[in-house]
Amino acid sequence: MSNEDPSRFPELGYCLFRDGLSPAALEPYSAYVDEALAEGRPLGEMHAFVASWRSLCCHPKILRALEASLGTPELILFFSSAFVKQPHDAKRVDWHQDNTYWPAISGTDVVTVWIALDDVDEENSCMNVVPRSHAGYRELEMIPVEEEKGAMLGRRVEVTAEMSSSAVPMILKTGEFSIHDSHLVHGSAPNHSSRRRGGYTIRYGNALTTKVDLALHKYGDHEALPVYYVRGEGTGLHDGYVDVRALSGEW
Ligand SMILES: O=C(O)CCC(=O)C(=O)O
Repeated sequence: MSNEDPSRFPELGYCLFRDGLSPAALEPYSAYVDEALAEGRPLGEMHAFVASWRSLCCHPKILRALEASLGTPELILFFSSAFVKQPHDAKRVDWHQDNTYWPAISGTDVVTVWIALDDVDEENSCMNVVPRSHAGYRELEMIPVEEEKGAMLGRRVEVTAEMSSSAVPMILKTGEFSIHDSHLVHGSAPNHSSRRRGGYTIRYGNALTTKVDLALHKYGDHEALPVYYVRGEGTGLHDGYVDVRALSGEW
């Protein structure tokens, strides 16, 4: 049974939110993804480069869900990207923790919002999470993934049979979303179905406890990425952050 109660987020490390965006509101984003894929454009950090994606990251339903899960209204946004698998796509995401991929970010109140751009279920390779695997905020050993067709990430963590058998599928309708802790172990299988499977992942942190090394916070090797202050009373608005609190009023 999937957790839909944000008060259990600290214990379980994830939560599903059914009261998401309407499929109609997501349509332009979904079309953007299709166009980018057709033209071979990357699907990373759209929130920093395209105003409409930044607005999406400030949607009040998402920010309220984050506040309910993290227990604070003080929120920053620092990364985003789309994870898309076409029909019959061999791409897979091996078991991993997110935090070990982000040297610029440290803290234990760091999470991902995964918004479904399509209906996602086990047939079209929804994401799976291992509940409670964030407990103790351990950094598990990262094992390089052999170069082979399909791996979307370069490193993985080892998962016991007990962990994988307790994994929960993040089954979502278009516009619904999940939140998972950056230390929670998660991954997804190849898409064997004839349906596209897309999700937009947005990375946020508690502005009061998350540390961002601005010198390391870059797109690729060069371009500095802003840190956006998306919600709060101003307490967590540190020097160098970009205040975009007004964007949630656009919805
Ligand atoms: O979409 C997926 O299957 C994986 C996404 C992911 O690893 C993440 O959101 O951190």
